[in-house]
Amino acid sequence: MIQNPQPTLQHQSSSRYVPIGKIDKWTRTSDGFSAKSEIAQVQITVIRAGIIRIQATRNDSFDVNPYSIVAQPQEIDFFLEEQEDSLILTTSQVQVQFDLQGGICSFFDLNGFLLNKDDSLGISWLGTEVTCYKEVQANEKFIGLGEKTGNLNRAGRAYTNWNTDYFGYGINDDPLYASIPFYIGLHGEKAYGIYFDNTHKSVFNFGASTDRFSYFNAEDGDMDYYFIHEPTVAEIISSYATLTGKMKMPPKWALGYQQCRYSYYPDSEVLALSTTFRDKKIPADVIYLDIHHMEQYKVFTFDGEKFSDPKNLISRLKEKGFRVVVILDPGIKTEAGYLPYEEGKAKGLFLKYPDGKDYVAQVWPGWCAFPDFTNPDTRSWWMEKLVFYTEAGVDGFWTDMNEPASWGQFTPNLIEFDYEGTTASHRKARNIYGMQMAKSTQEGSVLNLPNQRPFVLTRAGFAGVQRFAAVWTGDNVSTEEHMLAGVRLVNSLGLSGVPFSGYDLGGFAGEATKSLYARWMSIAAFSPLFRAHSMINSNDAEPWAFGEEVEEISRTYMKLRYNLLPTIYSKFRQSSHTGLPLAASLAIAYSNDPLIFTPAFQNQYLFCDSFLIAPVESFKEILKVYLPVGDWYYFFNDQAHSGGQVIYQDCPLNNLPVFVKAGSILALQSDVAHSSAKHDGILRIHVYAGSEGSEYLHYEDDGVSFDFESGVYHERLISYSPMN
Ligand code: NBV
Repeated sequence: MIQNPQPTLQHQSSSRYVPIGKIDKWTRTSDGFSAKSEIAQVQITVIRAGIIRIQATRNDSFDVNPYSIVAQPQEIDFFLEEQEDSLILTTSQVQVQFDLQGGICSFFDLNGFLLNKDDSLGISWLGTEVTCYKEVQANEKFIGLGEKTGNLNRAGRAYTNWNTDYFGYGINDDPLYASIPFYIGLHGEKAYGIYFDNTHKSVFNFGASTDRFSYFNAEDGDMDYYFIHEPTVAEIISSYATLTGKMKMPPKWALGYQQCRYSYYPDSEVLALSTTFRDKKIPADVIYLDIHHMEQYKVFTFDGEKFSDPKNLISRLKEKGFRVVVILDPGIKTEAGYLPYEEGKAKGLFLKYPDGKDYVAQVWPGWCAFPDFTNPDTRSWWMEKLVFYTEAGVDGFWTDMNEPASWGQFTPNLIEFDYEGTTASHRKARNIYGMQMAKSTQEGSVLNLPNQRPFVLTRAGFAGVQRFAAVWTGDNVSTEEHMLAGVRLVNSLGLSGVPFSGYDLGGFAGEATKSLYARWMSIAAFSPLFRAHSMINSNDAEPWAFGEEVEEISRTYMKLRYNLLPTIYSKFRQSSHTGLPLAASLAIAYSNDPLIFTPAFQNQYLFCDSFLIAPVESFKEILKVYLPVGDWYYFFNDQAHSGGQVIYQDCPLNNLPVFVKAGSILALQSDVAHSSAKHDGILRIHVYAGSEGSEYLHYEDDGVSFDFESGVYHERLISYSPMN
């Protein structure tokens, strides 16, 4: 039966621009004010002193995304006064001027500096499409927006948020798998952030095909955005993380090296792989099982021939210090007698057409139904299902194809999602689907592996995904330009609240050359997620598959990663509190330095606050590196350089340009075969002399459990004060 949605919507269908118009009446509320024009209502809410929420709707009530915002309301002091034609709302950090003639918002800092202002076209509608037009300020730069290709400064380009499975995407293609409608604007040495909390397909245009304005819009739903102003970019990112949540502390093993391939099978090959790592003294923590672990690609099965005794296999891997992560695809084969399908169907847990029939589409297993992860019952069911894997000894999960992807790549828009009991079409729910699959998987891991920290790696996601999973950048290609584009994607995710992310090192599609693989390995050793992956029917792509020289370079960088684990782990802990990235675009610490935005230097980033990484193609032997203000040491020989200058750095294949910031304190451990192997018991503290003092908060816990949450951990503040 077709359930007739009762439209509360009063959209006037219009192919012309409809602005908010003149405000007829306004009222002060406990946390801001609300205002009404003939066609719209507007609400302005003080969330924190530096976070103001702007909502506009043409309906009776506001449409709210229930998935992304986690910040609890707080009582914040503010002043509100009416002046001639406007309302002025002031907190201790920001002032909003709301013009009563057209609902135009202007945001100032407390010195009266104009941070951001609506264009006179303001907030407006075109049919159901809702847009906010913004003036572009002199020399304004735009950074962030999550998993987006292109330059660090996004000025001049437009981007779409619509989670998309994009095999072998080009380095400028858009949209990709995950959508995070949050960006930071920079001008006049000031910064602000805007998070547009609307899950529909949205567009952010930073000046493509127009010189008049920038804008963001969504094809339906309300205008609902959060304006953030803080003194620094780092604090803006932290505020965004206050709004949408922070990464939880991952298990330590997830910070080690992860080996993936589409697909390792049978079990004997997986065992041999693990043995080779240990025999060759190449450290590693994780082996992935891709879709060939299943029988006919059916989730919650093992292929009886390829993996006749998964429990035994996994326990043998564990003896060698390996953890196993399995892939989870959402598509459930519509096969009579296949329990997950029968159960899901009987309980009504799949996505549906409006007439109540299950939506089916083709993916790996053939025709499939799709669990509705926006339905709490489906999520609970999925959580319980994961016991199939945890009983076999699986420790982590990899949620793939969760855009959701299907053959044809064109999900009909009328498909209905539960959307926490409110029912929404694909237009509203698509971008949320993958994040909710990751959430349910994370919670299922915790349910079935009590007191073990979960590790979930997801392809699709939305604002807030960092609470549930690490994100990887999907099906990249084995080329030099992709290697560098991946760095920018990860840096951009870091600017957008997702600290734990990575790319397929070596490249997924295509064949890496020897030198490309070696260079990619050295860069990825300084990536939050350190994972190699490659496509079916491609050449072997393990660290030893490219000959002795590459093997040696790989081993060196992989060992270095493990030597640095005490520092990396401590910084992950910090990031779980601050929301700041481990791989930080220089736009965070050096926001006002125009050089860092130039194409030659835009890929450079700080890793764990101390390392400056200058990614470079494998065929280059010398690289122009920009060292920002401060003093720096070349990592491999401690040669000192003053910052604020461009230097020429030799970069033979075995030496990635890596510099350490003067004043840094690093904690290193001895060589280990994997993250939980015993080291020699000595923590080596390296201090890089500098003119300024510094502090490093060293953190240790058991690496796996939640006991740290009840105080079972060690922390020590190590500080350095120069003797001058
Ligand atoms: O499961 C196979 C692959 C996986 O290896 C890859 O990492 C995902 O991004 N998956 C996509 C499905 C199809 C790839 C052509």
